[in-house]
Amino acid sequence: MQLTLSPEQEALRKLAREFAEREVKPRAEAIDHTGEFPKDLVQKAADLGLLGILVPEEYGGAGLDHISFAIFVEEVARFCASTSVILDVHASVGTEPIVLFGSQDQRRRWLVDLAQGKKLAAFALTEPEAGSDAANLTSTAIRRNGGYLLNGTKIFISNAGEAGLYVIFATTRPGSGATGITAFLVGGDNPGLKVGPKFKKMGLNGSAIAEVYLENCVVDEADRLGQEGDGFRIAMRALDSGRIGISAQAVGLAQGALNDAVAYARERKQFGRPIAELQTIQNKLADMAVKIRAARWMTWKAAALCDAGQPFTREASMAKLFATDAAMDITLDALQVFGGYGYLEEYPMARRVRDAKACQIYEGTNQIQRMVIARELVRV
Ligand code: COS
Repeated sequence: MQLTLSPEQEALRKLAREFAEREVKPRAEAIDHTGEFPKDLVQKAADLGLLGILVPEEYGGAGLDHISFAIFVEEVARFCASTSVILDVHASVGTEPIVLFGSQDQRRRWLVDLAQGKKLAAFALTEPEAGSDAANLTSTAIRRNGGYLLNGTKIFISNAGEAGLYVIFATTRPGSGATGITAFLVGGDNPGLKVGPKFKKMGLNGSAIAEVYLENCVVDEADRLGQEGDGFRIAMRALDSGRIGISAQAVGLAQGALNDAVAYARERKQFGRPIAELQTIQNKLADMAVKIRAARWMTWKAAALCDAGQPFTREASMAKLFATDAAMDITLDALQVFGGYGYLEEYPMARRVRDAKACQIYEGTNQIQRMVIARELVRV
């Protein structure tokens, strides 16, 4: 793994940083307060070619690597985690399964629209009774008239109601666990797919998260992704690189918090001098910077292995675990540097704490990441 970015990755960082500073930063506070889904920012990201960052050029994407993807997510998350998770879910778990497992026909039918932002993507695995234990999902896909009839309920689905494509996981062999799970590509306009009201959440207020109901949802055989029984493997592979995105999001949240804490500490005077001169504040800032550096490199390491076609499940879980726990600590510490002001909603510190908490939970709780890491360690 190279420890410097390539000219292409640097160029991508410049583009993503300009987008984040010019478009995302001024909107972040309002998005959090109103809970508005930032459709316009999604479109602007699409116009810059950022939605199809992992889509090959032949399908209208940018065809970039996972380090570039991580940089993009990080840059946006420095200012607005809601926007970054919308873009991250779309680009990784929503779109990548088609890049990796789609037929030529499926790639042609979906990827161009997904890369150009004509459709947003969602990933629907979790169910009310099957969260961490994803293999135990009970949504069914029963063969009917040359296609499938899908029934069941999905929960905590990011981009629900906004997406034009849902990657849906259901069992074609009820009761047979992981081996019965099959993946389907279901259009947002399918009359058998309904979306519940947006959840009111602790944070990530601009991101639409809701239940998705499959009610006699008719899906053609041509919209089955992979073979019957391939679904669990597809979901796990999608989550492996999804976790790179969540790690990058955590790095961005933490970097944004550190940048603000440094600026504030230099300007805020107590005891006749800037608090940045106090060792107690300096220690906090230094610890934050070290954790961010480690988290970013762990994220890029997982991304580099993924790009090299090597196993990266463990590294993605390690990065997700470390980066999201670090983001939680760092956003809290940065808030503390702001003292009483940090507790006010007119500063971005409280929002970052609220948003960081989600990173320890979604795309596999950090308890599940430990399980994935430990299983590899003790495997006999
Ligand atoms: N990539 C490819 N295949 C994988 C895989 C991965 N990362 N992880 C597991 N598999 C395969 C296994 O190889 C196994 O196939 P074989 O029997 O052919 O070997 C199959 O999938 C079942 O795997 P396993 O026995 O490990 O499944 P478990 O039910 O024990 O669960 C965990 C595995 C806990 C890791 C999984 O359920 C998980 O990640 N849960 C969290 C789900 C999650 O992140 N949800 C968030 C959704 S987005 S908000």
